Formats: sequence, structure tokens, C-alpha cells
Amino acid sequence: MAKPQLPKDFLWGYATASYQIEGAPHEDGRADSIWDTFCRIPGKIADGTNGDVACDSYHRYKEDVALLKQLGAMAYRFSVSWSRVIPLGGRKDPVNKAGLQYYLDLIDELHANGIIPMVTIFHWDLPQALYDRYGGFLNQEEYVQDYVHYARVLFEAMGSKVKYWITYNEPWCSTVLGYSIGQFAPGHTSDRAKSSVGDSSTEPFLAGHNILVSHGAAVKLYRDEFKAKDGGMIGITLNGDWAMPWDADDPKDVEACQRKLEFSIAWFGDPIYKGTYPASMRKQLGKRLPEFTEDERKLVQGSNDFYGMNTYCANYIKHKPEPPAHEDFSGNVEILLEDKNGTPVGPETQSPWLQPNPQGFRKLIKWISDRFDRPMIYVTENGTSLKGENDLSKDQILKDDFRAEYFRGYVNALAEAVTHDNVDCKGYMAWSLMDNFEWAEGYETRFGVTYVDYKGGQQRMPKESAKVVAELFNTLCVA
Ligand code: GBH
Repeated sequence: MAKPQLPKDFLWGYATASYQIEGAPHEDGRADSIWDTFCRIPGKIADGTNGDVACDSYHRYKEDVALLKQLGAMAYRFSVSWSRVIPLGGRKDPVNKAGLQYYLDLIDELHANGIIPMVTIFHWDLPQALYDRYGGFLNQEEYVQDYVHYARVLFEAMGSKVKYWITYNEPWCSTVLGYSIGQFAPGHTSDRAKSSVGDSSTEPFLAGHNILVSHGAAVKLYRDEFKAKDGGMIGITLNGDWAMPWDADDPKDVEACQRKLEFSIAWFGDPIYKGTYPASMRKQLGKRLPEFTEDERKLVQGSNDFYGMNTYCANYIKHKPEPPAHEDFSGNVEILLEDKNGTPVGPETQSPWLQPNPQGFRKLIKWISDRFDRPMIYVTENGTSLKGENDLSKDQILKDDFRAEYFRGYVNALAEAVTHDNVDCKGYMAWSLMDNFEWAEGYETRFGVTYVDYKGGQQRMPKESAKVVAELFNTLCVA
């Protein structure tokens, strides 16, 4: 069998997101996003912190770019803070020149150093003003127009310098974690009173529907007015982890795995590639899952130039014998970290949900490739935390063998999928360039290949794993 390889022009680099790294929440006219507000609610963030300083990248973007260059990265995926560019968020609100300039400077600095920018338009930090005005995602009328206007501002300002656009990062997280579990902003939970549009059993699906329509509308705008002259590509990034049956001999667990993948990935992927929601979701959710009107379907179907794939781990899945709970959003399954025989998915990390399983990655990317008819795929996030890393000394942290081993396993599995499974993957962005604000986990959980000394002026120091990532791609990208 041929040796696993990746294409010579394979695009590899690192990813970050605005709220997780920038800090400077009120500088140069930036206004609050829903994450600024959410972090102020006692108990929502594990260590009581927020993104007010984070990696201070608003002031240190030149250091970030120098770091990327030092690590040998070809590309950098970052996100734009909507409330920095349009503080009040809406289509009639003023554009903040200074906020926009930050991203133009960052992009110029990347180009000056030969690094290709990949821009995420939205990575969870919705302007608070839009949430206050009309409930954000829940109001399709208003929201879609505001999102498309925001996208237009970015296309106009940066389009000639950006060839890779991502409309949304992981809508599953914004919808389920934000509108049902309350683990993410805006923190809606099931004990919240029903609003005029619904409750935690309907809001995630309404929010998801409106996100899809706005994604489709922004892609249409890009294709109609920018693509020909700017020559770029646009797609959405979806999250999802591989599903393995808890009891491999139980057909109901095998079936439950498919359902879990459909509820997490195909929820958004099927409308984009097939024009409808998965049958399993329609069956369980009935009218609580919106229907696409003909106009909406036309916008959404076919709206990906590439598929952005985020994945971190795998799970064992057990079917539930009882009928689905009203507020279930996973396909009526139990999500487990051990199978029937007590075999763990993988070793433990600092993140309770993350146990690495590289072969699961190979299977998942093949599943995505098959289901969506072999789309061009960019892995836009993949990486790991490390158990107890935050408690180690700086010197110990820099020797992150566990993370290095993770990348060896995952990147080799990717090369296998490309070489042996006919998967069309063109790039890989590791999460993350540096330790950063890990949302509800605060700063206790680190995902960086670079250590950030939060008590020592945000100094950055590359860890061992950064070298390993570069070596892996230098060795594998030869096909
Ligand atoms: C990504 O999300 C984010 O895009 C990035 O910003 C973040 O820093 C990074 O990963 C690391 O966490 O409720 O048990 O079903 C990862 C997303 C984490 C998605 C956990 C779903 C399932 C938890 N996910 N998750 S569970």
C-alpha cells in the first residue's frame, strides 16, 4: 500500500478566534458582544475570568504573525469581532474605521510575512446590541439582513486580500450550547420562561435555521459581487466528533451512532449539500424543526465552496430505550467515554469532553466526504488540551509530549484518509496558535502549541508540539 502523503500545496497553519485572544474590549470604539455580557454572569466561567486581556493580540498582532512565521505556518485562521467593526451590529449602524483597521493591518502583516489569511466572519461573539434589539439569531427578518451587511463590509474592505472566507464557526455550539444548555452565550436554559418565539426545545433549531439562511445569503452576495474579481472561496465550519457504538453487537447502538452524527453534523451539512434536514431529525423533532421555504432552500443548497471541518475526539454512543425527551438535541442517545467493556475512547485531557482517538478522525472525515459527495475539505480546527497542564511549571509546559503525540496521530490519520480513502482535504489549521480564553473553561484549559504567560505580560513561548506539527507537514506534504 502506498505511503500516506498529503499534497505538496497542502495549506497548513494555526487557528484562533477574536474573543479568545484579542482583549481590548472597549478600545477604539469596540462595543460589547454577548460573550462580554455572558462572562459577567456569576458562575458561567469556571475560573471567573473573561476575555478582557486574553492574549492581548489587539496590541500584539505583529508578535502573533512573527510567531506564525517562526513556527513555519503557511496560513492563519482568525476571526473578526463583529462589535469591533460595527459596534451596534446593524445595517444602519456606523462602521467603526479603527476597529476595521486592526484587521486590515493584521492581514497586511500576514501578507508581508508570506502567510495566507483565512477569515472567520463569525466565531460566536454576536454584538450585544443585536441581541438586545431583536433577540439576535431568533429574528430572521432582521438578523439575516444585518449579518449580510456585516459580511459585505468585510468583503469590500478585505476581499482583494483574502481568498478563504468562513461564514460561521460551529453553529451547533452557538445554538445548542447558547439556546438550550446555557453553557455558552447568551445562556438560554430550559428553566427560562417561554418567549414569543419559543423555548429551549425550539430556539436552537430556529436559531440554526436562521444561521443557515444568513450563511446562504452571505455566500450569494460573495458569489454575485466579489468572487469573480477577488477569486476567493467561501464555506461554513461545522463541528462534530466520531461516534462509535457502545455495544458494537447491538444494532440499535450502531443506528444511534448515525443519528448522533446527523444531529450534530448533517443538521447543517444536509441543507447545504442536499437541501433538506436529515430525516432522523424531522422524525424526532417534527414541527419544532423549521421547514425551508423554496426561497430559503435556494439560498442554502449548494452554498459551500468548501467544507470547514472542526473535530477533536470521538465518543461511544448508546441508544436510549425510552422516547426522546422534549428537549433532546442529540438524537436520543447517551454520549459516553467508555464502551460496554470499559475501554476508554482515548486518554484523558483537561477537557471533560475530549479523549483523543486518531482513527476516529480518519473515519469521520470519510463519513463527511461520503455523505456530502466528496466536497473539498479544510480541517479548520483540531487539537487538544492536556490534563493538569495549567498546574505545571513553565518549563514542564513547554515539553508537551502529549500534545505532540496527539498531532502525530491525527495528522497521520488525515494523510491516510487522503491517500487511501479518496478524501479531498486541502488544508489543516491546528487549534491553537497559542493558549487562549477557553470560553466557559476560562484560562485553566490550554490548547496552544505556544505557551502564554498570563501572569508575565502575555509573553509567548513555543512548546515542543509546535516543532512536531511543522515536521509532520514538512515530511508528509510531498504528493
Ligand atoms: C472549538 O469548539 C471552538 O471552535 C474553539 O473556539 C475552542 O476553543 C475549541 O474548540 C476547544 O474547545 O456538551 O458534551 O456535547 C469545540 C467544540 C466542545 C463542541 C465540546 C462540542 C461537546 C460537548 N466543542 N462539545 S457536549
